[in-house]
Amino acid sequence: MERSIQALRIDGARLWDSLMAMASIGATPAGGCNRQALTDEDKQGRDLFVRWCREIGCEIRVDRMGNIFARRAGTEAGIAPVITGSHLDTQPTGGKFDGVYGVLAGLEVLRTLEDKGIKTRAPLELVVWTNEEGARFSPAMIGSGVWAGEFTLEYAHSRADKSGKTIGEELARIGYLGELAPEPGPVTAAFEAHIEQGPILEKQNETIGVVTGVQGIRWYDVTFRGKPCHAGPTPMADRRDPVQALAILCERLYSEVKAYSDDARMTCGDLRAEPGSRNTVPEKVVLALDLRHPKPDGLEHLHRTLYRLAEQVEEAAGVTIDVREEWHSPPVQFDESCVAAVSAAVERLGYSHRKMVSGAGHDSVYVSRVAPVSMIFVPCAGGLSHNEAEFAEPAHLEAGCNVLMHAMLDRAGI
Ligand code: HGY
Ligand code: MN
Ligand code: MN
Ligand code: MN
Repeated sequence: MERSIQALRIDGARLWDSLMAMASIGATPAGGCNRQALTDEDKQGRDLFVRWCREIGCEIRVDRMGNIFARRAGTEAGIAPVITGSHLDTQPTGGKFDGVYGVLAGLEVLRTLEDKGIKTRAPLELVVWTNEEGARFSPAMIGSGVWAGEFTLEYAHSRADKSGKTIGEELARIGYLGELAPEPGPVTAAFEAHIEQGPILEKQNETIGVVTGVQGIRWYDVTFRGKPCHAGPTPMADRRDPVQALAILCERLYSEVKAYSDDARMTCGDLRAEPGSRNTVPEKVVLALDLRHPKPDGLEHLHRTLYRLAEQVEEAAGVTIDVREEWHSPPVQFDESCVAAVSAAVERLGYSHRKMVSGAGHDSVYVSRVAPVSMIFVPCAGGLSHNEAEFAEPAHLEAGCNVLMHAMLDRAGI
């Protein structure tokens, strides 16, 4: 790569300003963001993104999953695009950087190339994937999942939130039910920049994570059914209390997960009791459970442990326990040539770095099904994410964006 290109750097201040402008949409009083998938706030964020992309001459296309593709033409016809992107939707108490950084770092790369009048041989395509978080609609990463062929469009459009509104209805309501069939064309290479959302880079005082893969994820709805009765007169010994069964199962599962491996993860992120009255022992309790492990056999072990313990507790507590698997995203390895492109860019730019596996799921998991992909991590304060206090240093965000730009140029050609 010739010297003038090697010296190319993005505009870190402009990247920061774009992040703060996007963060003002769905801003929460505690300093985070609540811009859940397909809400009015998500629409506002999408509209702002589209406006920014049009300002630099990108062609905009939207598919039937609401995935947005902003394309910057290349100089040579017939070469498949180099793509980058992430998501704009957030957790209910999310931060300013999860997903958004990957979208706006990609935009900053296009803006920099535009400023410098640099044209790449391959087209560049910047993507906003729908509903990566899986907070409002389950499962997560469903926009990239349909595009990569993991889910059918019908299944995805039918997924409803807690109020019963479906993805299909909400896409139409916010005006992002596009014409384009959500299916992949050829892709030369794909890259996603993201905050690490964990403590490793900050603890090791490293600037860049060269991401080699993503750990496996399995989601379950665990339903405990007991006998509703009065909170007062009913003696404790006469009860079949689903909350007590849930407490026993969780206690046993937490201790087995911790004993099994430091890499194992268990999260009980959502709980629902019905009928949900303080002075009635519930009839039903539903637990939304998330299990993770970087290795297929490790994830399988956690899966089997859950079912074994559910059976044990069911007998002991006289409560029925149904475990239903909601989503399974096996561990993925990223493409070696893309990992090498990120490593080469980091070396050239001289940033401290390490190779690592992602603890969080990302759209790149499904992109990796149909294209060579790697990811670029930057540290976040205290490793905190899915939290309104999420923060990343401007210098780190700038460094990650420079790596993204040079990795993309390496694969797109000048
Ligand atoms: O769940 C995840 O890891 C991602 O935030 N969707
Ligand atoms: Mn994310
Ligand atoms: Mn997230
Ligand atoms: Mn992601």
